[in-house]
Amino acid sequence: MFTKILIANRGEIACRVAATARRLGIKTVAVYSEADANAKHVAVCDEAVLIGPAAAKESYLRGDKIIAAAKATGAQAIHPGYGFLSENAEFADACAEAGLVFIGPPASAMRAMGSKSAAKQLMEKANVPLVPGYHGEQQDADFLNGEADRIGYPVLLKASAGGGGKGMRVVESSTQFKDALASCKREAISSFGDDKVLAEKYLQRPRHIEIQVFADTLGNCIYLFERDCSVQRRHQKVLEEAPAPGMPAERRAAMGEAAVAAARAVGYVGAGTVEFIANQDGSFYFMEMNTRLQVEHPVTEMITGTDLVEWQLRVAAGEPLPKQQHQLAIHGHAIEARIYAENPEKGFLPSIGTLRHLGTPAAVSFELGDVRIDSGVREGDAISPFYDPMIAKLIVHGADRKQALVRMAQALEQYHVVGLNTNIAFLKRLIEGQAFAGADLDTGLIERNHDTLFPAAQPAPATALALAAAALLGSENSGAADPWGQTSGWRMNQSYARHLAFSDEHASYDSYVSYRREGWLFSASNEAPQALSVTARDGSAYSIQLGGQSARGTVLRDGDVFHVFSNGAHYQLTWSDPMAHAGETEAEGGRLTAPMPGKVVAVLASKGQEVRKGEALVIMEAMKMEHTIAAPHDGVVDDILYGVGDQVADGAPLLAFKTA
Ligand code: MV4
Repeated sequence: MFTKILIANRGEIACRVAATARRLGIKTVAVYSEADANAKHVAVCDEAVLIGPAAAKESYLRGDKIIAAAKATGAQAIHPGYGFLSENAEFADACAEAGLVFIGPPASAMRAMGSKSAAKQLMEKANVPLVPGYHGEQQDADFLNGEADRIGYPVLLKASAGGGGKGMRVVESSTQFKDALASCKREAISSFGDDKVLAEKYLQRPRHIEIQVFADTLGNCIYLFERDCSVQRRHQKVLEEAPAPGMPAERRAAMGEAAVAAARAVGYVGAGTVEFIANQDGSFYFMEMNTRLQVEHPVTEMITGTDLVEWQLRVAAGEPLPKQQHQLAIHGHAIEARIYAENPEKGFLPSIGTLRHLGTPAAVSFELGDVRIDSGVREGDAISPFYDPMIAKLIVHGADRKQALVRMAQALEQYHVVGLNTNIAFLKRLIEGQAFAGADLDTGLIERNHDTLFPAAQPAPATALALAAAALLGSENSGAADPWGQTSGWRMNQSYARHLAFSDEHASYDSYVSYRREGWLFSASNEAPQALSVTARDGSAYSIQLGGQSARGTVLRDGDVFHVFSNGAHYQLTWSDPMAHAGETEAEGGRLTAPMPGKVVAVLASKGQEVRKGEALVIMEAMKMEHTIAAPHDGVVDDILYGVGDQVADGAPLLAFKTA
């Protein structure tokens, strides 16, 4: 076994590889860019070498600098992680030339799978099922049209050099074929510099099911079952799970054996993933092979009780696979959610910034826990524009899918990020939506459920406002004997009601809290007052009772902004502190306004009447108490705008008043 390895990556996967290396007593060398000098992956490794500026092209993609770093530090092998140089055959060759072990497949296997159409021809020979179609060299339009007619419509045209969904055209009938072909070839030449296309039967609601395979240098090759990664958006995976829901044992074995045949056909060694596209009826077809460890490998680790990075290291060191096929079994169910710094409501635009607060669910890192978090960032770290904005992978395990779903919902609720936008609330809607919860999976799940996944912005519920109010009142009163005895401008004429003005990007919420012997009475934005009590508190975690409703949430205060995390949602309520504007009320030009929503119960002044400062003019009832509106200074009542019994909105002018 190696005694020192270099990890040619960053973020969560570099940390993930380092964790296993440490457990096996292998020293680690990190490489890092100028942007990552203080990154977590540098901190968790034993040594670190600076390889260049922030841009990946000048750092994490510089194979020459990485190999030099490995030589300089005495590392014997390089783990490429995923992305960057992980599927670069030239880099694998360069490692070998430098006397370093590339922890991955042979360069020849990477090359064989790198060309999608050549790979399909190899797979055909190896009896791996392919989508009915034409993958050959002939590109004549009449010939291809004939092939499409033979395949049967709908037909999918794909750029041979493409990938990730680019350069694809669905053709519904023979009459549309030639126009679609011309358009597909135009896109293919401009995107990939190659207008070769292939034609396939178009599957209407496919699932993405992939098989984890592993091979060693002694000729053993096995499969570690499947992952269902159908939930994607624009070809980016969002949720992954293992095993695939509804997979019968015979089909699992057939897919596993097909994947092993695919790996054997290219002389595969190490960890690999064979991707299939599966029809709803269960038929499956080879798509491509990823010649690296994948982002979603933890779900496989959780259901098989393995450490795939350990397997990679052992295989790269020439050891046999730790297990044979018959020693592997599926235990329970695992789901992974990718937590991103992004804005789902704005087209999933990355959200750049600092993780000012990062609260994570109680996770038992790795192996036996029910909740695992793989992350390359810590509180205080920044998500920069240079790299993938993934914050963490959240992986849960349960005895069955239902239990895994519950654990995922709980863990997402406990994942609290302040400082940038995340997809956490979106993920929660996704896993709780009936399509995913009911395992009605296919690659169009997100688009098809757009309306439930992207609901119109909702105002903050009363419980969220009550949680913020509880935290605000609690923090003000800590240490004071009389919770209403001081400071903050709640004085409202003679009443003991206090206006708490909150707002967020959707609405403003004029809330009121009054104190009675029995406890608080709380009115959330013009709603009827309800009894409010804090039933439990643990630091920033509150349990409250509001009327007949109980709610729990974590409230983090950041200046005037109260971040309320409750039920998987994150409310950012800005409090307008009246003390910050003390004295401004007098400058309102003589208008007297309702301090809160309520009812006029008495009008004590008449139009034209001269009054003295402090004289009662109108009495309102709100929050079950009377509030007296008094003259702010000597003057004349110019007009009275409401009568007894009228309902008035918060802030409504009650009478016009002018200085005498
Ligand atoms: C397909 C298909 C339907 N029928 N091929 C998209 C990316 C590329 N790797 C293969 N893709 C597809 N090929 C046939 N014959 C639907 C897709 C597809 C897809 C596949 C896997 C995961 C997500 C997807 C999202 C949209 C379309």
